[in-house]
Amino acid sequence: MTGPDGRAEFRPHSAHWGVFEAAWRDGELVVRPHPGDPDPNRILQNFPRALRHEARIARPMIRRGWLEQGPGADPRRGRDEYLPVSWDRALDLVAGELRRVGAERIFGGSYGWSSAGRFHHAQSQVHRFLNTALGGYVRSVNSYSAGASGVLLPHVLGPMEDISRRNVTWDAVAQHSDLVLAFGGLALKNSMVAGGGISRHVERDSMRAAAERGCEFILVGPLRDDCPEEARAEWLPITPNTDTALMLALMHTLAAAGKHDRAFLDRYTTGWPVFEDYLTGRSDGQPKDAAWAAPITGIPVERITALAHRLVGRRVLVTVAHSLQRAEHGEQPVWAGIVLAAMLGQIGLPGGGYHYALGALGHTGRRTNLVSTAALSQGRNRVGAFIPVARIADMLQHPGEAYEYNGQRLTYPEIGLVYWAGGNPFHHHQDLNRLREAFRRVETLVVHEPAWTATARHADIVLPVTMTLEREDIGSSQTDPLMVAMHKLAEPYGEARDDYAIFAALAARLGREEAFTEGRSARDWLRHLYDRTAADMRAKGFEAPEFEVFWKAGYLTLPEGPDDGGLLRAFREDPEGVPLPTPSGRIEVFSATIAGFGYADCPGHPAWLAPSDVPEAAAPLHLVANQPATRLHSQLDFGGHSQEMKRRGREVARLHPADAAARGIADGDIVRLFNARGACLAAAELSEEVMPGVVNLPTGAWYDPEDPAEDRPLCVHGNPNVLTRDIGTSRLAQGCTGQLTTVEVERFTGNLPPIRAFTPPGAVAAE
Ligand SMILES: Nc1nc2c(c(=O)[nH]1)N[C@H]1C(S)=C(S)[C@@H](COP(=O)(O)OP(=O)(O)OC[C@H]3O[C@@H](n4cnc5c(=O)[nH]c(N)nc54)[C@H](O)[C@@H]3O)O[C@H]1N2
Ligand SMILES: Nc1nc2c(c(=O)[nH]1)N[C@H]1C(S)=C(S)[C@@H](COP(=O)(O)OP(=O)(O)OC[C@H]3O[C@@H](n4cnc5c(=O)[nH]c(N)nc54)[C@H](O)[C@@H]3O)O[C@H]1N2
Ligand SMILES: [Mo]
Repeated sequence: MTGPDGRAEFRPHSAHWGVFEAAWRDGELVVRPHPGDPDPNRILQNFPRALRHEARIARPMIRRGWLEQGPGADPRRGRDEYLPVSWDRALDLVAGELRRVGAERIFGGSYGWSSAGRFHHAQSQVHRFLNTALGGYVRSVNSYSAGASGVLLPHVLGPMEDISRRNVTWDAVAQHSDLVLAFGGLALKNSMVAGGGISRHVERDSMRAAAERGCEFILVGPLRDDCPEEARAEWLPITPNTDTALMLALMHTLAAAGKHDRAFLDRYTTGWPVFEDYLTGRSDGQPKDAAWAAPITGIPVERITALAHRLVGRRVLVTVAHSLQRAEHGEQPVWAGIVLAAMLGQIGLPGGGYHYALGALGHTGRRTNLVSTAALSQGRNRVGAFIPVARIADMLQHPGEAYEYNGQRLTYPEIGLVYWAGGNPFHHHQDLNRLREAFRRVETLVVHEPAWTATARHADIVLPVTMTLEREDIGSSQTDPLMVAMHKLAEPYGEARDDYAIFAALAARLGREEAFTEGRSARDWLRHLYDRTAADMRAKGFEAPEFEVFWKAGYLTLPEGPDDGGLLRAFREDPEGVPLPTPSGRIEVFSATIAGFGYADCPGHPAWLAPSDVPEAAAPLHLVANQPATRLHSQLDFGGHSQEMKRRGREVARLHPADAAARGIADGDIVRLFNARGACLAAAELSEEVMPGVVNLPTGAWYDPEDPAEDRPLCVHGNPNVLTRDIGTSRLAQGCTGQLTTVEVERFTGNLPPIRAFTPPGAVAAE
């Protein structure tokens, strides 16, 4: 496609981090954000250099040990060589394994973000394939994002989607909020990202408008830059994983002064008296007052009581970030935040009340489209077994063992084959040394990847897939009005194929091609999905062009619903007519259901449960392993922007100058972070944005073991998941707890090992 000057035209495409246009100029892909985006981000600039990077996978590869010995447990996973094979050979081997192992022993949860196009969405593809071609697979439920809240919220307030997406909008914050009390902040680095794509990043301007109107933002958290400058936020540093104690003390202060909204509690909630007995200490002898919370949280008594009084008589919005619940007992701050907001009596009012995870993603605080983009149907899974997603290592290590989850007693299934497409467990899972052990036990690990991630390097069969830029798709999300015709911008790398083409070929080998493809090419599917969306628009009285017109125009603007406050507003206005979808129909300050489960680690009302991972002599610092600003998770860590922000090739770990001085660490030094589980290197940056006692190493640097033959090798690149703990939030949700742990940090004085994460593993000659 060339323009009037004979040069390639800019063509539309989309990523989780923004809608964009790209064109080739002098052999380079030039990427520019969507012209309508008021605040685009630099993550897009990871694309150009990533496209033809040597970290890409060019051919199907089989791990040597697997080929020689056949399927089975193998300690060489993660340090073996690979043999390139033809597509036919690779597909025959995969099809044979799927048939041999059978649906009941295949783990196909395949958690992960993959890429933004709605058709070539790898997780949808792999699930549809396993369902249609094999009858199903062992699945996973919930997410690493919101493992605890996803289970808790429906019990006590409402479905996660309603509380985190169809709730208070950024417009309402700009116009109505007087005070936003943000636990875990409202970091712009996070709202840059939205699954399916995003055309307008509105957060910065909304916070600026609110602050200019006089709205106060209070950031509760360990890092000052979790709120943008535009918010002019007041920073309240807090000891990590102690927010529940602060919330309880704010509530105690309000109740003791009689400043809580009793009428709201009576009309809209259930169980207040039980909770009040806990708050005052009548039930356990310990009043949860500011004097009690001060030593736990590190916040002075006067600051807690003064903050409580500032919350009275104003339009207050309480927000709780996902990060707070990605920690031991992560259910508690989510629930305590709800009760605090209920005591303030503003749930359901414009710009007030409670918003779970506002700003965590570019999906929140927006209006919802009136039509949804049709998604690929997944077919039916006939296998009943599942795990809460973050229990994967437990499942692989302890088949047959019983565990508890959300009121059920479940048993870990026995797994023979693990199939992964579109995710990177060596990015997302905790305690990677344990995960390595777990993956060594399976019979066969099949991975579809565009690049040689650590997950691909542990696989037995590695199938190279196209990057999003190398295929056509449709980008769309429920919370962004722009539907994007994602044009193809480059030819596939090497022999890479689309996930869809791979699954179609496998389905053919299993005699199920028609069931999987329904006779459609990828382009036919795009037209089919588009036509369903267009038909829905027309049925609702809107105009929608034919597919070819949409494809040529590049964009279609979908109609947005009203800014109506969602389920919480409707409940406030008519609590009897529109009850909440909780057992009582009300906000559950006390949940009889949860109390009935009898879990000491998640009782029937929000409570302070002291964490077990606290600083001690061997690990005196809190590690905050949060989301990276320079990329989405581990994706395109080899891209230009992500690489430019590293120092000496390592991920940057920030710590307070006082903590650095105590350890003789200077800015730019290479440091070693370590604890009982593992160790990694990183480049130190001294920063007053980090509270004392905390070190911040974001996720996403590719796991890079110095000597993979060791039990606990040093990661030379800076992946914090060698340090984090692999335990569930509680028996209620069994969510991931990767955000926080404790570590020690020291200057690294040895010879600096090279980064090999982006160099493909050793290959033996082709057959
Ligand atoms: N310590 C700690 N750990 C965490 C977190 C934390 O806060 N702290 N956060 C957690 C959270 S919230 C999440 S959501 C997870 C994210 O974990 P993941 O979603 O697993 O992380 P990604 O790096 O996005 O992995 C996506 C993978 O898909 C590949 N991919 C991209 N496009 C395609 C495609 O078209 N086809 C195929 N087959 N593959 C493709 C990419 O190359 C990449 O390897 O991490 C979790 N892990
Ligand atoms: N740029 C970028 N944006 C992303 C992602 C990405 O990988 N890159 N991932 C996306 C995904 S999948 C998700 S689920 C969301 C995740 O959204 P979040 O989980 O909210 O994001 P994080 O950056 O992990 O955490 C936000 C902040 O919480 C603070 N925090 C940590 N522990 C505590 C605590 O105990 N108390 C308090 N008060 N604060 C604490 C940290 O300082 C951290 O910066 O982000 C999304 N946005
Ligand atoms: Mo997430």
